[in-house]
Amino acid sequence: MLLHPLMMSNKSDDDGDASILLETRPKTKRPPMYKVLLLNDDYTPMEFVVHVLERFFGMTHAQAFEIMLIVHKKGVAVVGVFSHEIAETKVGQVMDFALRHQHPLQCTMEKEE
Ligand code: TYC
Repeated sequence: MLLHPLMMSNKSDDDGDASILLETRPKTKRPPMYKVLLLNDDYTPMEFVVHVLERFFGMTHAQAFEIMLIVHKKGVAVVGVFSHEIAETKVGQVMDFALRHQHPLQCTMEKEE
């Protein structure tokens, strides 16, 4: 049997090329997600914050009141996790709504680790 010099052997791995799928690291990563944070302050009325959480984050009144109290007591809370585009939109909506009502409420976003 005559072999080409570059061929190490004449044996096939005979796995129907299944190894290609296993050896190739998938390079399609899920997009990063972003936490939207609500910050406490001394002036924004509690009921306004509850309304914001209902209106822009789809919370029930009870959920919204619970999260508002966490922010009030701890200073900050994550109110949702979204794609970059959706998180940016939520932050913009909250900041605009607070500004229009002359409340100093702050809403920010940060990349999830
Ligand atoms: N601390 C505010 C108050 O006592 C209430 C408040 C809660 C403000 C949450 C902002 O993100 C906030 N009126």
